[in-house]
Amino acid sequence: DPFKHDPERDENLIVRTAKPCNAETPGNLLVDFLTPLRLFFVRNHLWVPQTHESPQSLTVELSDGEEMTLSVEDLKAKFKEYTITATLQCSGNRRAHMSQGAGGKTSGLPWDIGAIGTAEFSGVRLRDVLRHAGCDVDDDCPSPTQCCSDEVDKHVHFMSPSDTYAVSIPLHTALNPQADVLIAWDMNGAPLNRDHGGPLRVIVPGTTAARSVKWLGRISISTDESASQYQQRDYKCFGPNMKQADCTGDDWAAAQAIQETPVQSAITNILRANGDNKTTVTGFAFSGGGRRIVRVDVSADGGKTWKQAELQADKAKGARRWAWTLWKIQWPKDELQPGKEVEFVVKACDESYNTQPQTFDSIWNFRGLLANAWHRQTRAYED
Ligand code: MTE
Ligand code: MO
Repeated sequence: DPFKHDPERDENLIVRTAKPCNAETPGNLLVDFLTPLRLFFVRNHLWVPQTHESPQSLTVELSDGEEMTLSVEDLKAKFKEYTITATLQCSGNRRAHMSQGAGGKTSGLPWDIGAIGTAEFSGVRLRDVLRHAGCDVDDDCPSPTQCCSDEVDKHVHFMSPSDTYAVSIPLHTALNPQADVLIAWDMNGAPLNRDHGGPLRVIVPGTTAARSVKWLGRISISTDESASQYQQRDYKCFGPNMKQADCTGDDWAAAQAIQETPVQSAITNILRANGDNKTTVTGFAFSGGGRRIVRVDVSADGGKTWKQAELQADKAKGARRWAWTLWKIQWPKDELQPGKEVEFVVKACDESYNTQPQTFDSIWNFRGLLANAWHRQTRAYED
């Protein structure tokens, strides 16, 4: 049993599959700005490598085939350390909700709202490492996408030899100092543990978590995206009419691999203390690409009328907004029908005024990816 060396996990995690371990945080426990490590969701495609099986150094290969190997100590000694606060969300988060929609069942792990978490990650900028390895990075360049000018259309590949997981991101993202792409060794102030990719992991903030490769051993630059199934197949969305069986090789090749993610929000708790005349509703809101959440709207009548939630202050770190925003709203008891089930609904708006679709009908896709329709939670009240 190759899974027998997997780490022990917190009993609160909701296990979707045990081998490999795919486990999410119960939504009602997503209450802290920084998700406690023991509660952080786990998404593994295989078993977790033992310490002696995971790469202890990083090999960087440039377009010309030149290679350089750096130990963790080299990375710590040679480059400036950065800390960012990043929310990681699985592309399949809330898939279970999409499967309940009119489009019908989708394929993949039936996540509720908890395949998401936020942590502080420390490490070095991928940009600095690529420059050290010989990549032409222009510091004076006015636009980050002009850097490494003749290579701007290329892709950076991240590979884990331990579980042969591999994906890529555009090189211009890696080179953009505002994009904060890190090679990280520390999560919430502790060395990255085995489940979350230690000793070294990429963190591509604002981008679907599938690009943040754990047990990182190799980085390379290429004119093409990664040829892996994780780049070419697993994380692509099609129109609601498309069935997996109808997809031709050309359809797959033409579809966009998910990188930056759309705006998302969810209700985590609906609470009323005994004798309290207000109901408190709390949750999270998050958008990809470093876009801030500017507004969270909550409804107690299925979306006919709305109020704005209060956005919680926090100490997020980074060049842009890579972390979720926690929110809270208090609802007067006399505005809720006593003895009735109340359905609360939430939707968020980001700084580009992107918002969430009302239902899953328009965004249904057979893999159940990027499920971000309005989130609904129902609670019954006695009095
Ligand atoms: N990296 C490796 N090497 N192997 C994996 O299975 N899963 C990816 C990504 N990086 C994965 C990986 C996916 S799909 C997600 S959602 C995140 O890791 C999950 O990160 P976490 O387990 O630290 O929460
Ligand atoms: Mo994922």
